[in-house]
Amino acid sequence: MSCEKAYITTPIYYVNDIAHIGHAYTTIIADTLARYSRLSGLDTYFLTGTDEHGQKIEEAAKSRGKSTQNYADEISATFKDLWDEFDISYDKFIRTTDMDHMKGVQKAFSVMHANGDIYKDTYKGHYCISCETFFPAIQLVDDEFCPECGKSTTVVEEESYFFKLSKYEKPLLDWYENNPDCILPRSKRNEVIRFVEGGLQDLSITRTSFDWGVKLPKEMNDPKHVMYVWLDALMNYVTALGYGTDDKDMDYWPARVQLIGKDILRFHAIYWPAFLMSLGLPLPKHIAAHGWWTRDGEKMSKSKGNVVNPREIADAYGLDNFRYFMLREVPFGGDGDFSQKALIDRINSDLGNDLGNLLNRLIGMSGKYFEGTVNSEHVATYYQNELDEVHASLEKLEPFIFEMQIHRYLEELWKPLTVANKAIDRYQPWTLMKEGKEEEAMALNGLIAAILAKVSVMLYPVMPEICTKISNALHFSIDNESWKKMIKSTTLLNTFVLEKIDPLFPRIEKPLLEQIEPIDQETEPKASKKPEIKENEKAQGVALIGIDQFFQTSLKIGTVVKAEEVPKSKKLLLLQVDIGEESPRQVVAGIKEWYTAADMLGTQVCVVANLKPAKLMGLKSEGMLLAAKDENGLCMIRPEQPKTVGTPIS
Ligand code: ME8
Repeated sequence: MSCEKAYITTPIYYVNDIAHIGHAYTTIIADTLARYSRLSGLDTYFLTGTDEHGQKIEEAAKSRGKSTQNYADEISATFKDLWDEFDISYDKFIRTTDMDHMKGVQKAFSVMHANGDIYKDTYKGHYCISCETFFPAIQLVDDEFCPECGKSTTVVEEESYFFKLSKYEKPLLDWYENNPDCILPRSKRNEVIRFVEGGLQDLSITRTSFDWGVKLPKEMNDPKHVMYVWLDALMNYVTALGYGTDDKDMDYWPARVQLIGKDILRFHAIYWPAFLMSLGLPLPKHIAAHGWWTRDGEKMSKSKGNVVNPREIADAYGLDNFRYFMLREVPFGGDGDFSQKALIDRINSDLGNDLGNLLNRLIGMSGKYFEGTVNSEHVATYYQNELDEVHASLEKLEPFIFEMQIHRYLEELWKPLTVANKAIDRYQPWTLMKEGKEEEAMALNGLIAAILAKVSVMLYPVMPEICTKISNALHFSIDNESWKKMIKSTTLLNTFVLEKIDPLFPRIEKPLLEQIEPIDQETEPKASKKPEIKENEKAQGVALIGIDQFFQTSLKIGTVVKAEEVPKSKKLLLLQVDIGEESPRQVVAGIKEWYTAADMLGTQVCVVANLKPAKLMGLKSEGMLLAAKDENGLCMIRPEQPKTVGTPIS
């Protein structure tokens, strides 16, 4: 008899960025689900991986002077290494540059095309490279900026194949209607319904202006097109199972839970099911969108240098503690704030006081009175009420996991610990022993051990390492057998001699990290982190830097030799500035509100000459001009007298 299957997926992460706490959060939730699923006897398949195609990755590689494939290999490996270090129990790590995946995507394109869902036309509109998303002009901010990330968009007009998304408007609405839990939490489902009810436009699914993507299937005979990165990426969930190649694991489809962050809900709750319908494949059971993590109340971003490095936190505070914190702290779907204080509170209170302390009490009691022996024979005789209470809580747990209410799962799981701690306070083993009630005291020992064992089975998916330590001390293994015995029925532990182990959660008195370092991204531009202002510098309101730091900035005199407006931009001028090099530097400057192109032509400016190139409205900018802005507007900083181009400013 084949057993029930559970396929669990994370998003595949872009390789333009190294894993941070947000990525770790998604992956840890998925790992928890996968571990629970295996524990409860489901035939489980857990997929994660990296998303490696598209313009964003191509540009990231270019700006670092690396070949795109080498660059993708490098960053993909950093994700895999981190998940391995974190003992993430994935069954497959997919990369969209895997040959099988690419074949599967081509197959999907052929099937959709054969079904009449793909046609060729011209796409005209805006594209945000950072979000890899098309936006109609009316959705832009200030006619130019991406409504999602605020970055400048690129104007695109190119031949493209389109997917008939509009055709799936009604079937999608029916799916949402008939499957109230298809998108979790339910509030997110309502958002999606409102969006789809507003009308769906057909979706451009190929690009011609760059190369780094999956080519169309041969029979299309159209080699200049590559697939839109989201079509390519979403297909990973089935190509990983062999779709389009050997179909080897396709019996795991449809997925039980597809975990994502709320930022990519639309792609997963609209495009993805529409693609699946077109392919004639069943739809996932749940798409579960979690909220956003901030750091000490602020949005994390590389430019602020406040991105939390999950490895550093896990090293300092313990991986399982970090896992527990993330899952317990935030109701699924809500946003969460990371601070060392909140983490320490959870460790000292929930883990130390409630769980760790209970184990210490058991070690103390059994050691003092029974030389470490724990015997459960008479537990039911003396403590049936307590056992009933514990089993009532345990029975409630399972639905919470697959309804993505993990914080409630943990909340409920803490109730048996309260029952146990209260039982010791109330029945007082020292009094029982004094009164000669040795059997009752031993039964109390057995009760506490049973509660600890049962809690550690159910806590294992969240804290695998700690719970394995507890189960070793209690002489049993956590697996489907013990899950069936201790959770699904009311079995207690066999007689054993308790192993003494060191305290699991030593109290933490103060933050263990003086300062959380931003992720060291060899491959990323260094975050321009504001230096900390030291005590003796406070009067001046700015941090002091050494002369060496100042000289790291190369400032030069330049002359504007060409100036023009950036079409469709209210803010930008496109300048060519001669700074004494072989050819002028192209600088895109946000000064159009104060200067016309004619104002700038022929004038001298101060140029920051060693900034990494950036792209604004699709135009490369190779420097920055110094300017000063107050409430009266902006003015350029210029030399008092004409100076030779390229003269250093110091
Ligand atoms: O979107 N808080 O990849 P990505 C919580 N390649 N979660 C966060 C987070 C934060 N601050 N930041 C990121 C992509 N995440 C696509 C996905 S899937 C077919 C393609 C998590 O590298 C969250 O799960 O930008 C989010 O959905 C994911 O990282 C985005 O990762």
